Amino acid sequence: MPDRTFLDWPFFEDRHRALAEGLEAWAEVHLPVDHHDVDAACKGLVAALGAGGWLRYSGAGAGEALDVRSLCLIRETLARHDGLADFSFAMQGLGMGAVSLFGTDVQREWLGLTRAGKAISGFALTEPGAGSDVAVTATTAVRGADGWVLNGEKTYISNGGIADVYVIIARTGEAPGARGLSAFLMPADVAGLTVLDRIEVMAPHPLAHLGLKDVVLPETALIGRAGDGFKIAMSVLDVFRSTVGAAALGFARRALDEALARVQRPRAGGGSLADYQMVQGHLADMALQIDAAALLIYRAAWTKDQGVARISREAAMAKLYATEAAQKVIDMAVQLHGGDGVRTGFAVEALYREIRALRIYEGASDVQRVVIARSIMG
Ligand code: COS
Repeated sequence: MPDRTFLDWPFFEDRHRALAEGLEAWAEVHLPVDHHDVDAACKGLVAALGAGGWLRYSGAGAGEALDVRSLCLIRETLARHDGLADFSFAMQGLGMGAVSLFGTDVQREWLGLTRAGKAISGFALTEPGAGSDVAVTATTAVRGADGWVLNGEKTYISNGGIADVYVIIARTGEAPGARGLSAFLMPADVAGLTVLDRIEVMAPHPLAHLGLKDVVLPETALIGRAGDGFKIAMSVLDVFRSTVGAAALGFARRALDEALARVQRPRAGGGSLADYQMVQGHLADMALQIDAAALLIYRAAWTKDQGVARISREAAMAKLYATEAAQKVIDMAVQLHGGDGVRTGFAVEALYREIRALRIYEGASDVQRVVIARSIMG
C-alpha cells in the first residue's frame, strides 16, 4: 500500500481526499486491463472512466474551471494501477484542454461527450519539423469563402486513429512565428484528414502521424482569436504539464511499492535484502525523491487552482523534477529486482518502459529547463 499521508497536506480539501479514496476503490476493481490490443483497451478505458464519473474532471464546462489538484490526483492514482488508464484519462483532458479554457458554448458541446466517455479526443500540435519549437509550425489554415482550409501534417498524435475530435494548431499568418498560429476544433471524420502512419513505441498506446489535405473547417471551429494559437497551446500545457509530473509520481510510487515488497521477502539463507543498509539507503533515496516530486506537483496544482493566470515556472519544475526522479526511482526498483527486473510480466519492467516518454512529451526536459531559466532571468 503506497504512502497516503500526503493527502493530509494543506494543498488539499476534503473533496480531494474523497476523490482519491473513491478512485482508489474503483481502480482496485477495474484495473489493470489487458493491453494486447491498445486501441480496444483505450476505447474500453474511456468508456469505463466515463461511466465511473471520473472523466467529468477532465474538462470544464461554461462557468467551471479545471481543478488541477483533482487532475493530478486522478493521474497519479491511475498511473499507479495501469499506465494505459492514466493515458486514456489524460488525453481526454489534454485533447479538449483548449476548449475547456477558451471554447465557445457550441464548442463545449464536445466536452459533454468527452467528459461522459462517449467521444475520444486528441491534441494535434507536434509536426515532423516542429517538435520542441512550436513557433515554426508549418500546417496552414487559410480563410476561404466556406471557412478555413487546412493543409499539412501532424505527428506523434496520441489517440491518432481512434479519436473522434482533435484540437489542432495551424499557421494563420497574422504575424511571423509564434504570433501567427491559431487553434481549431476538428472532428475526426472531416474530409481530407487521414492517418498516414500508426507509430509503434516501447510502451504501446494509440499514436499516429496525420495528414491534412484541403480540410475545410467552419468559421465556428476557431478557438479563441486568430493569432492566439501559440498562447492557447502554452496555456493548455501550463495546466497539463503538472499532471504529467503526477503520472510520473504514480509510476514512481508503484515502483517503490514493488521494490519494498521485493526486498522484504524472506531469503533462502535467512533474513531479507532489506536487512542491508545499502538497500535501505536506496529505499530512502526513492522515498525522498517521491516526496519532493509530490511537493512540486501539488504546489503547482494548488497555485493554478488559486486562480493564478500563468504557472509556467511551477508547472515546468513539477514536470521536470517528477519525470526525471521517477526514471531514477524506477531504475533502482529494477535493480533491486535483479534479473526479474528486466523480465516481461514484472511490473517494474513495464514501468521502466512506460516512464521514458514522459521525459519527452508535453515539453522535453530541456524545454522545461528553458522555461524555468527564462522565468528566473525575468
Ligand atoms: N501562457 C501564455 N502565453 C505564453 C506562455 C504561456 N505558458 N508561454 C509563452 N507565452 C507567450 C509569450 O508571452 C509570448 O507572447 P508575446 O508574443 O505577446 O510576447 C509568446 O507566447 C511567445 O513566447 P516565447 O517567445 O516564449 O516563445 P518561444 O517560441 O520562445 O517558446 C518554448 C519556446 C520552447 C517554451 C515553447 O515552444 C515550448 O513550450 N515548446 C514545447 C512544445 C511542447 O511542449 N510540445 C508538446 C508536444 S506533446 S502535446
